[in-house]
Order: sequence, then structure tokens, then C-alpha cells
Amino acid sequence: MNFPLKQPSQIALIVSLALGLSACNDTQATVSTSAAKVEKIDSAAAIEFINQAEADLANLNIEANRAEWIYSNFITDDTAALSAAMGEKVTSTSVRYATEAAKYAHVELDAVNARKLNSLRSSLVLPAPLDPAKNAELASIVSELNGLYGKGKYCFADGRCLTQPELSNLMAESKDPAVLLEAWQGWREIAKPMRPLFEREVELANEGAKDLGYADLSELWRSQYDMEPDAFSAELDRLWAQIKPLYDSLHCYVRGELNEQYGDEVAPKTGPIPAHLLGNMWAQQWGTIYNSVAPEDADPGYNVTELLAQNGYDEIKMVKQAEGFFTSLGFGALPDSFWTRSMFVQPQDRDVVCHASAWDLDNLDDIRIKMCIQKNAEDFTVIHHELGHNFYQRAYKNQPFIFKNSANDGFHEAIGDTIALSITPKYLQKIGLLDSVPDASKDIGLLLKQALDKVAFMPFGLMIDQWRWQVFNGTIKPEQYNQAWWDLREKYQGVKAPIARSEADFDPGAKYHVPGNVPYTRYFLAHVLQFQFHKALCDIAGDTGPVHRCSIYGNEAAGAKLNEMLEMGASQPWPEALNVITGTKQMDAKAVLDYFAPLQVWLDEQNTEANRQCGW
Ligand code: X8Z
Ligand code: ZN
Repeated sequence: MNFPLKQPSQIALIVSLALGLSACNDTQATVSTSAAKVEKIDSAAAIEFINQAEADLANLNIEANRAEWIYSNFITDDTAALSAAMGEKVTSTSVRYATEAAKYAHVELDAVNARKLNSLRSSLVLPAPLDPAKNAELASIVSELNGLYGKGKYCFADGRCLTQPELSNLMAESKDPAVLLEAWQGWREIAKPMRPLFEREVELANEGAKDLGYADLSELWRSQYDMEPDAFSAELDRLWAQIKPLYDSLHCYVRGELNEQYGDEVAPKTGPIPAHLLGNMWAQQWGTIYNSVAPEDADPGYNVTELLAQNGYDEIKMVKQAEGFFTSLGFGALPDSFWTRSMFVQPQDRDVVCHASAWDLDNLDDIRIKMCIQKNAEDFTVIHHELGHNFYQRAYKNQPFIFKNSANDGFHEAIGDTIALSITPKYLQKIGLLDSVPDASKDIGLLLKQALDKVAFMPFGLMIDQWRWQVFNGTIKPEQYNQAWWDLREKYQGVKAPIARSEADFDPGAKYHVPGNVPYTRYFLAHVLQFQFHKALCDIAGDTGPVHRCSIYGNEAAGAKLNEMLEMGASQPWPEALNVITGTKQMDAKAVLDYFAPLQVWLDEQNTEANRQCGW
């Protein structure tokens, strides 16, 4: 899960330097004997250190996973205290090893050990300062923030108290702006008390990052991508610039349709879209408002939520069906312990963290998911997403501990989504959910549904860490937290708060990953990568039709290629992993644009016909 030491490994400047040096091996003959000896002793000491740290962290990780699993399955003051105590131990150990790793940075090592050493130094998400009191303080804040989110509820005037998934259902289903507004505003009440905790957390973790030699936490977070931090930021800008014209067309179309549905008062024709009207608590995926904006003549005429209900799908059957996709590709079935130890249904008798997650308790076979599954299309996709994590974890289980991770964090998030892109009408027919496959005239409807989830997500996937990185590096001051959040929401997504907000609010805290300290850029990357993977796997499967109609279900050649990449874990820089499936070492949003090309044309026609003024 989201433990500091389990965050993706990476290879920053240090490793490029080390690799550069090792390319000069032949010059070693000219080095004096005593210098060579020192070098040898140094590298032996470094390797001994790496082995020791790796073994120690591997053991600690299992203990920590158990404490964290219990805490998020049963939130009480006691489990919070146990989780904080464990967090304290894990952080102090990881910080100690990260500090020591920096001392060996000058040592010439083979590529594997150089990569491990770099990972030890820079894989932390929330490094604590070396001072034990500050470390303890940070650990307790981390636990408290997680608890505040997990326990969050909003109670309506009639006494009904709803948890996060229940409020999300309301946001997806209701078309009554007053109800939507109340749920939207009510959920954000849970975040107000997080503000001082978050502010202190940032202060402490920044100090920890500085202790490790980084300018601030932003630099540390951005150094986990096998390239210089600023080059990574530039890479994100490049990808977003590719996608933005498509997003603008979608935004323009959706805003126009919402205006027709709700009228000028609630949904104005121009400017940013009020954030409570997009079918999702955070306006991050808009697929649930598909019915309100669907094209009249190109609607495929089915709805996965209804198909699941009509076919008697309960939570377990939804997971079994998703597992079936992976096994059809040649992956082994999930172990019995997955079925007995996972949490699929929200317990009625206690507080749990409902936000979906996938776990690897023992770094071998004890893989599980934890979700409050809702029986709808959205969660059917999320189940595939979570199982993508589990199948990745199992595929890299034979790697050494430090490499038991994805190539970069975007890869971990992309695998299940790649599989879910294959949930096409053809697939639904194969598994008996759909009687017949709609003809090509319905493609616009299918593409629009997909774009409402995938394209709409992209600016959201980007803006969260744009906000956090600026918070970490001091550009955004604590007294500007909320205003800066909405400025970025407007800049990237073209959405606005439906009612006035102030610095008494802390709206970022109402999104799980902020109190949960999960870096978010991974999801933006995943939304690009999954389209690259899907296209490449469809090619391998020999599918020659339009890529949005391709399903790799049952294709073992595609499965074998996917597995080849998954097995690598984090053992090599991510461009190498990308190359295995796609034959390229570059992330490229062209795959997204190609997938949605017919939709882009259609959206632009609609917007022109309706004489819409696009932009905000
Ligand atoms: O948090 C998740 C997964 C768990 S890693 C359910 N996702 C992001 C979110 O919900 O905000 C998947 C898509 C984006
Ligand atoms: Zn995920």
C-alpha cells in the first residue's frame, strides 16, 4: 500500500552518474593499486549495506502492511495508535537508510546495485526529519488524517448520515441541483479540521526532504521518474498540451448540454462548469452523466449498471468476472486467500477506509483488495483497476524486494485500466451480458461515454499535484490553500465551486489522496499509458478494427507480452518497460487522440452547429 518504503523506485541523477562511470571500466587499469583497492572495499561495503537495508525493509514492510490493513479495516483510536507507531518505525528506518545511501553515492557499482541504492535514497513519500520527536509527530498526523477521511460522513437534516460511497452514488444519480449541492458541500465539511494537520505535515516532510539533500518535497516527488525533476515537469506539460484541444472540445459540448438541461441560472453557457453537476463528487470522471449528454442517434442503447443488475451480479460475481479477464490472458487464478481475506462490501458495524485499494501483504501471494463495492458500471471498472495492481504485484514477486514495484507509479495505475479498455460490447456479448453488439453507427455514443471518464479525468489527474508541488515548494502559502486549489481547478479543468468558498474550507482534503498522501500524477500518466498499452496489445492480438472496439479478452499472446513487462517490476528504468510492450521508450498522448479521433470530429461539429463559444 502507500508506505513510504513501498513507493516506486526510480533512478535519478545519481544513478545516471554511476552508470556513466561504469561505462569507463577500461580506464581502471590506469588507477593506482591502492586507489583500486579503496574502490573495491567501498563497493563491497556499499553492496553489504544495500543487502542489509533491503532485507530489513522487506521484513518491516510485512509488519507495516498488517498494521495498516487492520487500521483501514477497523478505524478506532487503538488501531490508529498502532498504525502511527508502525509508521514511526518504518519512516525512521527508511530515513536512516536513505541518509546512509547518499554516503555511497560516489561508489562505482553494477547497474542493479546502483539502481537499488538510488531507490533507497529517493523512494520516500513523506520523509520525516531525523529528530525522533518530529518523526513521531509526523506519524501521528498521517494516521489522524487517514482516520478523518475514513470516518467522514455527512448527515442530512432528516437524520440520514451518508458515507463517502453513498454520497458519491447520490452525486452520480441525482439530477436535482439542490440535492447535488448539499451532498457536494456536506462532504467537504469533513476536510475543514484537516487543514492545520496538513499544514504541519507539509512543514515536517519538507524538513525531512531537505535532510535528505532535496530542495523540498516537490523535488523529491518529482525525482522518481528516471529523469531530472524539472525535465519530468516539462514532460507533463508536453503530454497535457497534446490532450488539451480534445479536452476543450469535450468541455464545450458538455457545458452546452448541461446548460440545456439545467438552464442559465444553474449551468451557465459560458465560463467554468459548476463542479456539482458533473456526476462525481470531485468532477473527476463524468461518465455517470452520459445519459444527460448522450447523442440522440448514436446511443448504443445499453447501460452496464443495468446489465449487471439484470444478470444478478453481486459484489463477488463482479470480482470473479474481472478475474476471468486476467485468466483468459493466461494469468493464474487468484489464490483462495484473496477471496477469504479481501474486503468487498462495506461493513455496517464499523468505520473503514472505503476508498478502493489493492494490497500485497507478504510481497508474495497474500494479495487482496479492499473496496466498498457499489453494484454499478463505475465500480466494475474500478475492480479491474484494483486487480491490475494485484496481478502486477504477483508478476514481480520474484524480483528482489526493492524492485517489487512498477516501472514507475503510472504503470501500476495503468494495468487494470488497460484491461478495462477491453470491456467493449463484443466482450460483454462474449460473457453473456449483452445479446448483440451495436453496429458502427453507435460508436460515437460509446466513445463519448469513454471520453467522459478518460478525457475528462486528465486535467484533474494533473492538477492535484500541481497544487501539492506548489504547496511543498512554498509557492502556495497556507493562507492560500483553498483559493489556489480553485484557481488550478479552473485553469486545468474549467470547473468552479458551485458556491463561494473561503480559507475556512480545505477542499483538497475532501479528496482521498491528499489526506492519504498518495501522489496523484501517477493517474495522469496512467491515463496516457493505458491507451499506448491498449493499442500495442491490440496489435499483438491481431485486431485490425478500430482500436475502441478492440478487446484483448482471451488472447494469450497479448497476455504473455503484458506479463513480460509486469515481471520486470521496477528492475529497469521505465522507458525500458514501456518499450517491451509498445516498442517505444516515449510516453505519447497520440494514442489517446487516435482512440478518440472520430469523437473529436463529432464534438467539433456539434459545437459549431450549436454556435457554442468554447473555452472559459
Ligand atoms: O484512487 C484510485 C484507485 C485506487 S489506486 C481507485 N483512482 C483515482 C481516484 O479514484 O481518484 C483510480 C482513478 C483515479
Ligand atoms: Zn490504483
